[in-house]
Amino acid sequence: MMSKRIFLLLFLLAFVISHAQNLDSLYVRDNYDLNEYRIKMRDGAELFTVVYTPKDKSKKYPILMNRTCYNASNYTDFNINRYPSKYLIQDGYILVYQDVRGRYMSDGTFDNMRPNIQGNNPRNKKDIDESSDTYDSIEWLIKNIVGNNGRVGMYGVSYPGHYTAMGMIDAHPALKASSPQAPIADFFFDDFHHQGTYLQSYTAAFAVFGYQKDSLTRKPWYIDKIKRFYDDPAADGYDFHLKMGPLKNITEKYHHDNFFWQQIVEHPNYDEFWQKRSIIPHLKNINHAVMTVGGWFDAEDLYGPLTIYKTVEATSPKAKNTIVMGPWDHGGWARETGKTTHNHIYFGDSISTFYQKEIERKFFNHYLKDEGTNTLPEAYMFDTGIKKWESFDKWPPKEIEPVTLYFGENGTLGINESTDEKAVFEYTSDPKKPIPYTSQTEGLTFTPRRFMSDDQREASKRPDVLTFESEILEVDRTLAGEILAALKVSMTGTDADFVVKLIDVYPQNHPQYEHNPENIIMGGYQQLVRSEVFRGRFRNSFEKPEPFVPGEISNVNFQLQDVLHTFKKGHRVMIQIHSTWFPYIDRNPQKYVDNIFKANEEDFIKSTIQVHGSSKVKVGSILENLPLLIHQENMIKD
Ligand code: PG9
Repeated sequence: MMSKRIFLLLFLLAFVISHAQNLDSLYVRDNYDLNEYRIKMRDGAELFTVVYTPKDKSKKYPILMNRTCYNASNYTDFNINRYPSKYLIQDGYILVYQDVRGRYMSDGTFDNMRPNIQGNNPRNKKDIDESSDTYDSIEWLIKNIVGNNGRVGMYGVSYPGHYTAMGMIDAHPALKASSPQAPIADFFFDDFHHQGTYLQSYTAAFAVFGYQKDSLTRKPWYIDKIKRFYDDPAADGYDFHLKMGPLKNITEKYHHDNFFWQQIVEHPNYDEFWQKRSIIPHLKNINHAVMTVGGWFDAEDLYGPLTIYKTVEATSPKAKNTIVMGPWDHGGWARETGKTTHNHIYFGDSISTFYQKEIERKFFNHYLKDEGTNTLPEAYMFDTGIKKWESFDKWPPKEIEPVTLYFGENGTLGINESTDEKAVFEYTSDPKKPIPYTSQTEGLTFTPRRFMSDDQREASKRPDVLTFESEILEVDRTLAGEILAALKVSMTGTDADFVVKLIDVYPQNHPQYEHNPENIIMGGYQQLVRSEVFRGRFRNSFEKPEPFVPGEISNVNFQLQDVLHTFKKGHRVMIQIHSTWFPYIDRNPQKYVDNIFKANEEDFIKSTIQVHGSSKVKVGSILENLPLLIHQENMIKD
């Protein structure tokens, strides 16, 4: 029986914590006035906009705007928890939240990643896009919101991060500071697809983006479509999706009336439909401050922040361009959990608070209020191995030596030491027994998150996973920058996916972490550091897929997203290679069909796949001419 004193203490703690959260809304109600507006765009459409203005009228304040497809009405009633941080709220800003065109209380039709019309501000009236809607909104706010200081900042996480980046294009002159956070850059490389594969773990999320509303509403109109998935209890997403069978069954059973799903199905290749929705080709001539933020363990949008930062760096010399990458999952920097962990791994205490107070707050206060000096480095990156922040004046960093990893016999891994190029490593890939993407059982995810630093020992034990492991490191070894998987492969089938994983193998005597259950053994833990999948049919072009010729050796070169990870003395470096990763990724039939979204059960075949000894993985600076080239062709050359 719990003693009365302990019970009282716990009750008091719970009360304080709950009010600490409510304090923010009490604080907002005491210090801000709340108004709602409908801002008219150049084509006459009205966008619903929630505006908080500080009650203290003795000063002028910058505007901080968040454009969202996730319901601006969530930020009414003085309830603005999480966005932006409480530090910015307490510093005093005019806080703006807006439903983008076609969503909730705003007019118009929704278009996923609405294509940008270059050179669209303040031009003609009929050509609208997210950039012109941002421009028109800023123009109206500056002229109509009393007490603003004429400067605007934008921020947003994920899709709102994408809208922030869109606002940077042909930007309004009052826009002085933009922080796209976990921004989507291109749905063929972020979120729904990874390099030609479909993220089957996203299937339920489609309901959010695939139905037009038929009236102005503050409530999600697509809830019953989401319920189609969740009404049937599915404790194990792997089992649910395997029993689902080919993707065409998803169309028939769940998404037959979903316009976005239909677009995905009809555009399996990187065709004009996807290319015109990428933001990358439009990010140029940006001349204000940009701080792009991402999480090293973000399973949804990792291509986005890294690619947007690099593209601005390449195309906009006048921009004060910074990137911040921390040990977070998707949007983790906006949540403070005290002990910063990702899945089983502990990274330190209050890292999100540090970011909010010392990085984000100082960024906006400097550029929007002339407070303090901008001491942010070009790249402020958290080393996920030694678990501390590092500053670089260029990313990828030139001061850290590139590394090449080679595959050897008996599962050995050479670090900067080539191995027998004639060796052949073989496995049989069976889409009827795909490799689980996580060591834990997960239900139907909206999007997958925990697996990005998960233990890989289950996979290491499988015969359809190639595992290569270095000797025990005698000194710390830092891997920093971009990663190129340069594989030479052959197979009995005519199509294949390739998953490449970079893994940190802990020493057998590594201590336990107190935040984990006792059955999570950290001795010998194989922590996933970086992973990526590539659909082999796109090896020469994302737009024009090609089958493999059975038995013929082909080059498959593809990019994994960047890392900053020091493998400590006593650890080992590991690479795993395999061809299924389920249900995070849809299964490749391994028999070439024109459109895998329309494949039949009988198209799915086993394939024996060889990876040849001349394959390697390179870490450093590998992208020539940057991501712009990736869009036209898979231009990474070994
Ligand atoms: N980028 C995230 C996402 C997009 C689409 C589906 C699921 C997630 C996000 O905006 O949260």
